[in-house]
Amino acid sequence: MAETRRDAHGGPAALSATAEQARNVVLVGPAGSGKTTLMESLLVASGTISRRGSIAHGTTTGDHDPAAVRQKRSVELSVATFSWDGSTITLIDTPGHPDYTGELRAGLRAADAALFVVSATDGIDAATSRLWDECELVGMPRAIVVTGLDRERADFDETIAICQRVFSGGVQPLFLPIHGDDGDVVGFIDLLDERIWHWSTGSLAIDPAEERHRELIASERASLIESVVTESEDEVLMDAFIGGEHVDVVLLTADLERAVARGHFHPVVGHAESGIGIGAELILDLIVRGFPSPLESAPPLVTGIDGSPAEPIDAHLPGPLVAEVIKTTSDPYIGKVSIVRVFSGTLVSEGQVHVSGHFVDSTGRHDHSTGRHDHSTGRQDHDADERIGHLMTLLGKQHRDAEQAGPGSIVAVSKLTRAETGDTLSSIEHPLLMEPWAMPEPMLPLAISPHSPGDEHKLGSALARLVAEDPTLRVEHPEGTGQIVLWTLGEAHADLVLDRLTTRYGVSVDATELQPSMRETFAGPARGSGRLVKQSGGHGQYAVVEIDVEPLVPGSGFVFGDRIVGGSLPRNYIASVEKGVRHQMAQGVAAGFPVVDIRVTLVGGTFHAVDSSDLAFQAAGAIALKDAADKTQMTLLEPIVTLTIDVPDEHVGSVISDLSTRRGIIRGTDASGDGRTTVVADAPEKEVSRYAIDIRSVTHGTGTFTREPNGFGPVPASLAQRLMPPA
Ligand SMILES: Nc1nc2c(ncn2[C@@H]2O[C@H](COP(=O)(O)OP(=O)(O)O)[C@@H](O)[C@H]2O)c(=O)[nH]1
Ligand SMILES: [Mg+2]
Repeated sequence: MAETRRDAHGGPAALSATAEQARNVVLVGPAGSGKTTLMESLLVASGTISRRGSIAHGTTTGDHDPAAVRQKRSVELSVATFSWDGSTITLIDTPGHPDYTGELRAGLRAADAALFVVSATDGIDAATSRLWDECELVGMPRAIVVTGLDRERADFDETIAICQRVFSGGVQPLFLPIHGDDGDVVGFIDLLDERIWHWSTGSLAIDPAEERHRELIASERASLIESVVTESEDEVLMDAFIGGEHVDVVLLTADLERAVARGHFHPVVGHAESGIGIGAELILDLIVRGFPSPLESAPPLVTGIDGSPAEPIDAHLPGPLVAEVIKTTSDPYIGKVSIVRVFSGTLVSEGQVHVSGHFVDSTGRHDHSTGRHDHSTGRQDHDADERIGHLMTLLGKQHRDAEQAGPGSIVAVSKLTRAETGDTLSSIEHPLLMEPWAMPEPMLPLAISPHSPGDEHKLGSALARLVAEDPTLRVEHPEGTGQIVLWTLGEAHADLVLDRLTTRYGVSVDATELQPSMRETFAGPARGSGRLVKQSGGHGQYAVVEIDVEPLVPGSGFVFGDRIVGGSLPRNYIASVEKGVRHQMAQGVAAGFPVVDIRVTLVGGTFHAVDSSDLAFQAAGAIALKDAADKTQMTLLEPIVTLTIDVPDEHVGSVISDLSTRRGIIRGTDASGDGRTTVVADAPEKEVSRYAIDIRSVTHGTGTFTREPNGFGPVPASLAQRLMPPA
């Protein structure tokens, strides 16, 4: 029976003719829970692939990227479009590792529902709860798949009990596992229609429930139905149910879909990798019958490309084209490939589109919380009209051409040269801009330098391409250190970026120690003189100046003044002195770091009618500043950052004591009352450059933080020596 519902073609399916028939489903769950394996089972069960690939050998549909094969885990989202029972299902497999949250968020944006995958042997840890919260934050309708039911210590009931305790909302089993004589899971009871789906003969068979299952069904079915009719707010069915009437399965299924779509009811299903994959057909049916179509999702907000208000988009209407680039990647044969979700209108193969990328975050700031905005990051606002190449549906690395893609479609587009991840595609006549999804902030810096001059040559364009693909990667060239700093989400992300640089772009780089961007200032006031007198023969040089230098309060920058009276020095030479002082400040006077927070007053100077020049006075100003520095102590300043840390109350103590070992100063703590506390602290950047990793261990993966530059602070004398660059 199931055979007839399979796709006869195999390979990627064609797009569905209507949005009602499309199901876009993202797989979410911690690393190793079995998402990629589940996707493989669903593809085998639907007849899309003939046999399952292996994670260990890197032959699954999901983990096709060479970096994923090397890391033996998913490192980016992967798309599989196939058909089942008249619907077109697009699965988006995502990596579970927190370093790839950017890929997860893109997958959540493209999908209309999620399969939340937990392992029947691993319980729910903090990382899993964080993933659940990611779904919750965007209101993603979701079912829970308990995987690994064939494993020895698998406990379906216990896993459900934990989910019910930890996750919000209605968590109820939809199918219950049944076991063979040897104790292995062989199938499931469908609690709604009371049939048994089992694989004990090696392929799927469906039978009515047996007498011995009656008790189990009786104990679970009533609470499932009650949840379904409550969460779908179906009063008619609720009355029938309370009145003890028989409730029709077709009506119940319609209510199930409504309950799931609202985002508060989470049916639980099971899966085991053993054999041909147990439970896969049930999950496919749940996706088709119980998951919302693209028409039921609230589309993201759009504006005109200048930010002006625009008509909200509506996937039901034949409105203007609005699509979003979920991911950009490159294929060795096709070149640049953009994976796109269409929200409204129709994308046509080889058609013209308007591409807009505006990197304003949700708070409307043109910046992210680290306060760095630098066009060298490679991500700049852009607007352009482009002709797109072919449209394709995807099955991992396979593709199939499509003529056009309507609302709710997820398709790959070739030759979209300007598009970056997060960009909006719209029609040329009605250019629009979608509010971008929230990208996670990269918090882990990695300083790199090109391995050879040849690498140096290629590095810039390779980084620009990586940044265009991955909005969670930033490239910074901090002032005064000459370093290239990659901001990443963590060590695994950093490794991936380095891997891509070598394998994709053939650029070899070395990781170097991150140099904080230091400053210097004067510890006390000093007078300095600068003389440039060369009058032997020909046109000479003459400039003599005297300056007073005083330290100013931190953050003041530079103030220049003069006490030249009665025009004893022409104004243009006074300006030259200031220029020379500024130039020397940028070069540094003691340790080679820019000088900040001083007032310089020109107190005297002499000039020569013929031999003086602008350049001579600039040089004299610079000499005077160095002279003043020689006559007093200099203070080395290091960058300070303010960390705003959010942790569960029980970890506040360890966070504070950890910060005290990093010269941190706690500015305040604020308990929200719901079990979490915000700790605000200042700390030297050097001490917290790896805080993205350290906070995971201090808080067992439960803490998050943001960072904000907060000026410069004096380096304690005991450390100053260590922080000085090698002479
Ligand atoms: N026995 C058993 N192993 C499984 C099952 N699902 C996944 N695995 C194994 O668990 C490991 C991680 O699976 P994978 O699909 O890569 O997890 P992902 O990180 O969530 O994509 C792999 O070695 C799989 O073979 C299952 O249902 N039963
Ligand atoms: Mg995976």
